Amino acid sequence: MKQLLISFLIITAGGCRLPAAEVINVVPLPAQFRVSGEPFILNASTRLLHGSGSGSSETAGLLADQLRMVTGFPIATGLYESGTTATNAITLTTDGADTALGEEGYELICSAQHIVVRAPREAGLFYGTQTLRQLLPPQVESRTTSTVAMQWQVPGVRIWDRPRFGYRGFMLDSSRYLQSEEFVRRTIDLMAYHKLNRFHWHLTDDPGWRLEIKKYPKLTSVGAWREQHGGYGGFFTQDQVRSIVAYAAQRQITVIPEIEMPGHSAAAVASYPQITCDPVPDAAATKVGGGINTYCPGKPETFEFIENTLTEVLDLFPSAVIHIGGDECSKERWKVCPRCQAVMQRESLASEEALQSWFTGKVAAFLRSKGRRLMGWNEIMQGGSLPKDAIVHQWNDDEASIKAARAGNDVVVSRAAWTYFDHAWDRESLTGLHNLLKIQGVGEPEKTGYGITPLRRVYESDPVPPGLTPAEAAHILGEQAQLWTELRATDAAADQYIWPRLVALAEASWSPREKLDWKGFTNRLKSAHFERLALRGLGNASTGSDTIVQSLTLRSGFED
Ligand code: TNX
Repeated sequence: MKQLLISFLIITAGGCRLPAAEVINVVPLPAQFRVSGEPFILNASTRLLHGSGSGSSETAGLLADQLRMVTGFPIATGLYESGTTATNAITLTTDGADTALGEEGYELICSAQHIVVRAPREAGLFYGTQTLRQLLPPQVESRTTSTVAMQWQVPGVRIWDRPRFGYRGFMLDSSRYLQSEEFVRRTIDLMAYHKLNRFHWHLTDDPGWRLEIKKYPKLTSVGAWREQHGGYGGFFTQDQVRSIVAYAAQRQITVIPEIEMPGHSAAAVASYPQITCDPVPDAAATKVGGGINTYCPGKPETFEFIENTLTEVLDLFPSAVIHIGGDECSKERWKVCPRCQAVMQRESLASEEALQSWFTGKVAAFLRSKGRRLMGWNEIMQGGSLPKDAIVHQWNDDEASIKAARAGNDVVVSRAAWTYFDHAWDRESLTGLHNLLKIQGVGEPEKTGYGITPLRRVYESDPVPPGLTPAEAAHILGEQAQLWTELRATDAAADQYIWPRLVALAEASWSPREKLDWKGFTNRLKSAHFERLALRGLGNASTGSDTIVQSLTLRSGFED
C-alpha cells in the first residue's frame, strides 16, 4: 500500500494557514491524502477520457454532463489509450490500479497537467469522480450554466481512498407514508454523492403495500390504501421500480427490497385474508400502528403466496440480498390457530418463536435456491436455528450484534438510539414530535420511545461492538441509518429528518475510524458542503440555497 499520507500537513492558502483536511473539503474524508503542487484548471479544451467498460463510460458520462452544464465547456469524451498520459484531460482508468484499493477504492492524482482517477473496479472510478466534484468549487453542483466568470480549479492533490465498511446504507420507509419517485431518485443521488452503497427500501408494512405484484393485484388495489388519513395511499409500479433500480445501479447503489413477513403484514392479509390464521377481512387492518393479523405459517397457501410474490421481487431487484423484515411479529393468533399448533407439533417446535424461526428457515431456503441471501431484523434470531447465511439486521443494542457475530452470522448494524432518523435531532424537534403524536392520538408521547439523536451522535457511532475477536468483528458488514415515516407525511418533512444526519453516517462508515474528527467535519460542512447540498436541490429549491444552508446548520447543533 502506498503511503501518501502526511498526517499533520499544514498548507498555506491565501495567507492563512489551514489544516489540509479543510482544503480537501471532501465528505466522507478520504483515507489518505496529500496536498501538493499546482492546481488543475478546467478550460474549453479539457477532455474526459475513460476505459472501454460500460460502467466506465456511464460514470464518465455522468461527470461530463454535469461539467458541461455548469462550465459551458464542450468537455469532449473519448477512450483512454493504455500507457499514455493525456494532458489537459481527466482520465478514468483501471490500468495499473493498486489492487489493495479493493472493490470500491480509488486513487486520484491531480496536477496542473492532468487529473487521473485510477481504480481496480468501476465502483472505485465512480467514487473517484464524486471526490473530484467535491474538489471543485461548490458551484459545480448548480443546475444551470454559471453566469459569473468562474475559475474551475482542482487543487494539486494525491488521494488514496477506500472504505472502512463494504456496507454503507440508508433505509427509507415508503409504507407508512409514500414518497414521490423524484424524491427517491434525489435521495439515491445524494447517497451516491456521499459514497453510500445500499438503499434498503421498506416497501411493505401494516399501513400500506407499495409494490405492484402482477399475480396479486389486490395488494395494490386494496393493500395500498387505508381508510385512515382520508383514504391515503399509492404504490410504485414495476416499471417505476425497474427504472429506479437501474438509476441506483449507475450510481453504484444496490437496492435491497424489504418485503415484511410474517409480522407487519396487515396490508397483505387485508388484501388476501386466506393467508392469515383467521380469514376474516379486517377493513381497518391497514393503518399506521398495525395489528395482530400476520401471515399464517400453518397454511401451504401462505408459502405459495410468498414464493410467487418473491419470484416477482427477485425479477425486479438483482440484489444478492433480500430483506424479509421479521421484526415485532405478534404471536397472538398463532397461539390459538389449530394449523400453527399442528405445525409446531409436527416439527417439534417448543414455542411460537421457534415457529417463526422455522418459517424464516423455509423462506431462506427458497431464496437460497434462487441464489439469493436472506436478511432480517434481529428478531429472526429468536427461536434459534437461524441459517448461517442469513444476515442479521441489528436494530437494538450491541448485545444482538455480539450474539449474531459469535454465531457466525453477518451483521448490519442499525441501532435505534444512534441511527434512527425518525428520532428528533434536538430538544425542540422532540417537542415537535410529541405534539404530532398528540395530534394523531397515537399513545402517550413520552412512552413511544422517541429520543434525541443529534448529528454528533451519528458521527460518533461505531457499529463494531467492543470485545469481539478480529474474526468475529469481520462479520460486522457495516452500518445503516433508517427513516421510518409514521410521522413524516411529506417529502419535505422526510428531508428534514434525513439531512444532514446521513452525511455523518456516510463519513462514519467510510473514513478510517482514527481519522474521524468532529471539529474538522463540521468545518467542512460549514465551509462548503452544505452549500453543495443546497445546490443539488436538497429541500425546497424555491426557498433558495441560503435558507437551505441555514436550516441544515440549525439541525446540526453546532455550538457556535
Ligand atoms: C420499530 S425497527 C420498528 C418500525 C418502527 C420504528 C419507529 C423495526 C425493525 N421496527 O416498524 O417504524 O420502530 O421508530
